[in-house]
Amino acid sequence: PRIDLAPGAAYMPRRALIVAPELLAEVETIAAHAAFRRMSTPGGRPMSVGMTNAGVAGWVTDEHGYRFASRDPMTDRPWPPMLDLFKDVARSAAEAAGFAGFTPNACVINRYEPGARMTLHQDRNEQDFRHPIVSVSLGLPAVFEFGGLERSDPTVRRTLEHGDVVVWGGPARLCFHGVRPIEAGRHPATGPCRINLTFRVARSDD
Ligand code: MD5
Ligand code: FE
Repeated sequence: PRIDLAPGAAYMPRRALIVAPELLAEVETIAAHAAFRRMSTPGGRPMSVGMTNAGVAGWVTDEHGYRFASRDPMTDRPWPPMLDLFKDVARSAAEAAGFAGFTPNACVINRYEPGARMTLHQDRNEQDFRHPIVSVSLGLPAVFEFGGLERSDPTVRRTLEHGDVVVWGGPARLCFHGVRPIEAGRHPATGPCRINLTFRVARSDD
């Protein structure tokens, strides 16, 4: 089933449940080559979320700002490749939400331990906002906050659970959003953490 949280925000509960073990096994492989790390914001504060990436570009933040980079700054090597498994899960969810032909070239992987959060922000580092972002939640639940195009707009909250997929496109693509601090717990698939995969077209020229 598909529930529109807002225009352009298609929530598909448990859509990735069956494929979750394969996704998590691949996250392990990616992290063996590009470890989860807590990056610092341009202001110098370490993020509470551990991050890594797969694909032709990875999202990074440091004293120079937020951007996509073609190499892992920790190793100076390219990010691990994004498997067809990842691309297919994202493409099929995007299609179900009305975005036919979605071909992501980057996967940002967030790891939340209890207490970790993501403050309200917009995703603006991709080149072409006509492409949606597909999000897959794994492991511990999170309370997700979703607002409007202005930071001051009211937000609604929705719990995202293991296997849930959300496609953010069209009028929802640039909405402010965040993740409330994760509550302590254990999930059979991930142990004491939440993993979120976001599939993106980072750049349109490759
Ligand atoms: C998460 N990650 O649960 C979320 C899922 C991030 C991030 O926010 O930037 O890594 S992505 C949710 C999202 C993406 C694009 C637009 C909107 C939400 N939105 O309009 O609300 O770790
Ligand atoms: Fe975001």
